[in-house]
Formats: sequence, C-alpha cells, structure tokens
Amino acid sequence: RPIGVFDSGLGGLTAVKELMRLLPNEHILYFGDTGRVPYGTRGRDIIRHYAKQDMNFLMQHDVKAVLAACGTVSSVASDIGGSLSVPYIDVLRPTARAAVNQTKNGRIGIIGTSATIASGSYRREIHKIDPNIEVFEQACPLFVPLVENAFVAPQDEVTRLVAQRYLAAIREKGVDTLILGCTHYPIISPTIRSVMGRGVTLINSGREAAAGCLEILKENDLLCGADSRAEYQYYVSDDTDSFFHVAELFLGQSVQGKVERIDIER
Ligand code: DGN
Repeated sequence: RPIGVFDSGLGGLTAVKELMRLLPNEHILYFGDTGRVPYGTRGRDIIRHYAKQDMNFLMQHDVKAVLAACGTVSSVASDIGGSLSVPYIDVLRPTARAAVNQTKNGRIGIIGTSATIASGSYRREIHKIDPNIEVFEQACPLFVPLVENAFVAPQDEVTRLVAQRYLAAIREKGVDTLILGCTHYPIISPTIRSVMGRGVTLINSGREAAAGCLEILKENDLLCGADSRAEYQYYVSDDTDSFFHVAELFLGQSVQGKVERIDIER
C-alpha cells in the first residue's frame, strides 16, 4: 500500500523528494490540489473543507498513512486526521523540533502563508519544546503563486525582489535558523538562502515532515520490505501541464505518464 501525501499544489513535492530518498522502496501516491491553490489566503472553514476532501481522496486509494505536506492545513486543520484508521502526520512538530535542535542563539524565524502565520502554530510548537526561544514571524503570501507559476530559477529577479522585501525585517532580528513553514518554499530555497545570508540555517518543512513520517511508519511496523519496487503516482485537480515542468525540475526525475487529473469536488 502507498503512503498518501497531499498539498494545495506543488509544495508537498518537497516531502515526496525526501520520502523517495529516505524510503526508496515505498510506493507514494500524491495529490496536489492545483485547481484550488492557494489555500493560505483563504479562511479556516474553506481550508478545512478542502483538506478533508483531499484526505478522503487519498483514503479511497487505500493508503497506509496520510502525510499532510502543507503548513497551512497543518496549522488550521490540525485535528482532521484524528478520525482516520491510518496514521496521520503533519509538518508542525517535526519541523519545530528540527529548528529547536538547530538554533545556537535561540532566535528562530518562521515564514509561511498568511493563514499559517496568523494561526501561531509553529510558535506554539516551538514554545512547547522550549519557551525561552525568541520567535520572529513573517507571512510571505506571494511565494506560493511564484512557485506554482514556475518563477523558481535561482536567478529569477522577480522572486529575488519579493524575497528581499519579505525577509528584510526577519534578517535584522539576527535569527540563526529560519523555518520554511510552507512546503512550497524549499523549491525557492536558493533564493531565500542568498537573501538571508550564509549564517542562517534553513529548515525545510517538507523534508522534516518526511522524516516524521518515517518515524511513524517504523513505529507502526508499516514499512515495505527491501524487495518492494517503488511506484509513484501523482494526481492533480487542474491541467497536468503546469505541474509537469516544476515537478520534474524539482524532483529531478520524469513524471511523464504518472500524472492524472481528477475532479476533487465529485
Ligand atoms: N504548501 C502549502 C503550505 O505549506 O502552506 C501552501 C498553501 C497555499 O496554498 N498557499
């Protein structure tokens, strides 16, 4: 049975990429809600409604675990996995833990969608682990559309200018660790890194979520055997063309013949 991963669009591929690396024998079934992206600028009820539909879609495909590879869903719909018959993992706890382990000066920056930052979710997770950490937050709502529209090259001037504008305040705070709290953001991490400077470690929420997923699968004895040959299948809710380009660029492998469009509202 596959691991089910979902996100509002391309962002969850940052978790998929890491799952492929950590668990090369596992089947992965991905759903990117490209027809309804972005989630991060919408209200709580809509985000919860979409997230439940996404989760149900994965469950219909008999997945053995669900990974909500989306900071926004993790932040405003943290309870939706409670009723599932399979393990449900989100990005918050593993990402907060990685950031707290990483920081030396106790100053952590968090960037995410507007909904994620307004929810205070990462701040709470960090303070559960260490209440003395100073946290600085910034919503970066233009990053998701930039990624979805393939403005992802490290030399892209538009993305760089947007990053400079968003990150200026957080840079001044002297953080040594920055949480990329939206799973889309690691796709433009070269730009974010060059704006933040070398002294700042970026924490990739997609990657940390994948590591969290590995832990849970192990605990529940759900890992495939070494003789299993991984298969990958991607579903999207809008045209597949726009997905191909960034997906292949980012994953470094072909997704031809593996992407199917579905109607999530059905
Ligand atoms: N990848 C989603 C997240 O991690 O928040 C992006 C949400 C959105 O659609 N803006």
